[in-house]
Amino acid sequence: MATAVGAFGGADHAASKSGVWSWITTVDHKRIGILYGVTAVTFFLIGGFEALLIRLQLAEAESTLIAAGLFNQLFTMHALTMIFLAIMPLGAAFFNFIVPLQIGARDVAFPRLNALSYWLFLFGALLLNSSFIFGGAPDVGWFAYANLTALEYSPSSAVDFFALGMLVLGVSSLAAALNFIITILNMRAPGMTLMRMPVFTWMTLVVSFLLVFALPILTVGLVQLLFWREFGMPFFSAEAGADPLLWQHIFWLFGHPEVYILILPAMGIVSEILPTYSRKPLFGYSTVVFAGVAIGFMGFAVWAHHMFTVGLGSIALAAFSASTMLIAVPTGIKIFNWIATLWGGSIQFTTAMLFALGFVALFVIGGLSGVMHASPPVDTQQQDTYFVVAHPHYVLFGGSIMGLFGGIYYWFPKMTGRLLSEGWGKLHFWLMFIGMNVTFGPMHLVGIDGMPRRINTYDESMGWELLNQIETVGAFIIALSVVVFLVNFFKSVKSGEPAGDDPWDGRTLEWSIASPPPEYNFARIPVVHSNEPLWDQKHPELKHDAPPVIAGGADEGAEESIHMPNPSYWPIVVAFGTALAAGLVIVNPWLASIGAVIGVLGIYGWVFEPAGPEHH
Ligand code: HEM
Ligand SMILES: [Cu+2]
Repeated sequence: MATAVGAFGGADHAASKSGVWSWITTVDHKRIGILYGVTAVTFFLIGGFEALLIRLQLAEAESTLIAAGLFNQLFTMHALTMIFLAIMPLGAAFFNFIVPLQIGARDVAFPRLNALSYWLFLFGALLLNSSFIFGGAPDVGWFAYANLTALEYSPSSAVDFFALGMLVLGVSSLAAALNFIITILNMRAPGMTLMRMPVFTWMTLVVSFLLVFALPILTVGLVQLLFWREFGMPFFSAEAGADPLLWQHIFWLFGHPEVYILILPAMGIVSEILPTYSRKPLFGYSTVVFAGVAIGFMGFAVWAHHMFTVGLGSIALAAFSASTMLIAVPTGIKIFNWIATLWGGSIQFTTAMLFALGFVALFVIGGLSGVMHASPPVDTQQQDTYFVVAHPHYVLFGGSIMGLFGGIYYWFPKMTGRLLSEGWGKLHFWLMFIGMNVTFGPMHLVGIDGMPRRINTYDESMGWELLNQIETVGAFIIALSVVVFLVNFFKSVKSGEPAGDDPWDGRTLEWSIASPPPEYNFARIPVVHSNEPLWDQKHPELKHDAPPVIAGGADEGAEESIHMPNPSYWPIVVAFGTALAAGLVIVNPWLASIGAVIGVLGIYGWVFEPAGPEHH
């Protein structure tokens, strides 16, 4: 196979199979997935480090460890990093690696665009974080409310770094989302109707649509924010007759769908893990799919529940309260389906399974506190207290992060050909599960007791110190669990037990090919007759109606005719130019043209580069 790619790569881009250059120029969805994953875990460590500093500062009443200004930067960058640079790209890592395999495709629809998405993500992330060295990081909270972001209240460039970094990241996600929509709709193996798609692929599709509809809203808001600050256009100035609340509406109209962008991939992963280790099909497959789609739609109709205390008026309060409570219905449906999947199954408590079960348990707690603050009078008490810190952490850490780690343990063998150690994995799980509850559980209590969020210190007489100390201990237990994961990861990459193609007796197509898969994935494109094609092939006795599947095994003859896309360095050039232009805007709009020129030259080179093999 190496020859098929190498022979067609032009002299410019000799297709070496290893080394840094091969990673820089790769357009292989599996390698791009690994790049996303490794980068996301790196930012997870950075965001975690920021969280530890926050917790250290709060462990003691009237602590002076971290100055107030830096504290504001830390909680802002912690949230931005975890949401946009850790959880979203970790989801993207699985979209990239797994979805083409699950649908029986050889790559995504637009491999070079896919590479562009990754590089834009990397450079956007670096741009955002470079603010730490160029005059201070964003310190206005992750939702960056006006008026705090006005030039007079945030005179440094921190807010511009926020706006421009997020714009670059937005382009990355938008390109990726369109790529995955087109891939999933157009490149499924013969026989794989929509209702035969694995649930993880379904959730990827829903998340991609959410991104396509939600991100442009944020983009508009960010451009307004920049124009407000840089050119004095009064979008959010009350003096000029405009309304600072406009920003809140725009942000949360993006922001609430965003939380579903963060959770649905994990829900998809859990919907793969639970059936596999229960050795039963997913209970109510179509209900789980429709519930995911319903959550996607309803996610656009609840944004003002973040604004219950701004004076919306009673009709708006009632409407948004009702819509928020309604969204708990499809969420609950999924939970019941997962539990019913376990019911009567022969359950194997592997590490991946433990993470999936941990997800269900913790997500229920987070969902319940969400329904609590869906009630405006209740939320009036809770808003801006630590109670509202507990809720997102139960859904984002207990939910998204647990689900994504489950995905790592589940698919690592497919990605690397080796198993992660189960012993270290279980240690990782239990430390993380306990640490997470010790950290975020007490936040409910201290929040109900009135401790505001985002304060850098508190008076001893408030009586919050003990609970804060417990939380800090919990945070270090989580940190320890992450160290255990890293040890496991590096040990297993080097010398983990060989996994074989199908270590878990899997049900979907990715387990029908080698681990790690060859560059072209499937020597023969499989033909699919059900939503668990591989399971049906392995267990024909359980199904009467479905003819057996031909799931792309090795076939020497077929390989000769597979042409894979050429590697290319243009995506990284375009991404670099774009991010450079965004960064230079902060220094001087004219200078930004340097980045723009690089970007345009990159596009020019890209357009004239043959994407696939040339025919002579
Ligand atoms: C049963 C489903 C859910 C309901 C009813 C719900 C409800 C709410 C409400 C009403 C708020 C506003 C609280 C306030 O600011 O006073 C909120 C905040 C939040 N929710 Fe949820 N939620 C649900 C699920 C989720 C999920 C799945 C996620 C993410 C994975 C999530 C992430 C967040 C975040 C990050 C915030 C805080 C935003 C901030 O102020 O920084 N929620 N939720
Ligand atoms: Cu919300």
